[in-house]
Amino acid sequence: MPWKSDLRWSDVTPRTDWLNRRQLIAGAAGLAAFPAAARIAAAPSLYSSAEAPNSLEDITSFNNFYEFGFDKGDPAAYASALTTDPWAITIDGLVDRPGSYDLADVLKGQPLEERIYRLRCVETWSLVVPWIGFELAGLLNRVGVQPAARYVSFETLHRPEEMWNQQSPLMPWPLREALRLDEAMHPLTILATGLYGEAMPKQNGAPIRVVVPWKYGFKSLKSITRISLVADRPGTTWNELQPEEYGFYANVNPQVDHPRWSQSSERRVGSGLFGGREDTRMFNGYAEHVAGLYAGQDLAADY
Ligand SMILES: Nc1nc2c(c(=O)[nH]1)N[C@H]1C(S)=C(S)[C@@H](COP(=O)(O)O)O[C@H]1N2
Ligand SMILES: [Mo]
Repeated sequence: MPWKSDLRWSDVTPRTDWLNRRQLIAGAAGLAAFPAAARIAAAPSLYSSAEAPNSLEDITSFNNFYEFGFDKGDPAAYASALTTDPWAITIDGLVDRPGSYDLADVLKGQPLEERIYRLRCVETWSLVVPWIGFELAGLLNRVGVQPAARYVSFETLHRPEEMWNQQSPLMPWPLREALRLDEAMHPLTILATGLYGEAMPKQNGAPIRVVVPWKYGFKSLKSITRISLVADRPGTTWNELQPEEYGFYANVNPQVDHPRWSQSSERRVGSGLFGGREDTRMFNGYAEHVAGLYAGQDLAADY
């Protein structure tokens, strides 16, 4: 089901309702369910988009999470099988304090905040999501990045018993993605543990996922269990499968088309079958913050 043509205006959570709800969550009642919410800053982040987010329904029913199937509705249907507690993340490679860290340890001392980011898929749809998360740089600084490290690689959980489509031979599992160290250390790059003020829905990558808002959605790996600091550029799943179509950088760029379709515009999920397309913005609207990372690079070659 590609587009929610039956979506009515009333199905979209108005921003004011959500703000009220967020205040409720910040109150005592919500804290037991998600203690980490207690640390969510009340003020929106400097980096947040001012756009009204998509509804929770949109964000949790139209997903790419191939471990649960290739269709957009599959993650909502099957991700409930995923066990997210206990959860550990291996941090290894060129770090001072490598190890297997419990999720609680990973979160310790990292200030959670809300980041409203647009997620723009290379398939040319987009969603605006009020993520809850913390800057990846905070975690990397805590484990101590060694001077020889130049890239950060991420790996998704490999557990075919719970992620049924990991039995499919069509993809190499587990999925892997990577960032250059300066991209990983950029304050826009977060590890997200929730959205709409609540713990991460499983179909969106519970309990913890990467979000890199100036790149196509496939760089934002879900349900990660490994972070490796390495010297040489690591292999990444999509780039290795189809290098002509999916580059290592995957920066949102309306001027560089995917070989089979244009990237100049996009459709907001939930805008209806006849909703208009919007122009895609350079670096997904974050050019002022990230263009400098690529000074001197030819972005048509380094796509
Ligand atoms: N592990 C994993 N992470 C993944 C994917 C996936 O299939 N598996 N899909 C990616 C793609 S293509 C997109 S567009 C985003 C979608 O994120 P969302 O479902 O939270 O909107 O997740 C990315 N992260
Ligand atoms: Mo995507």
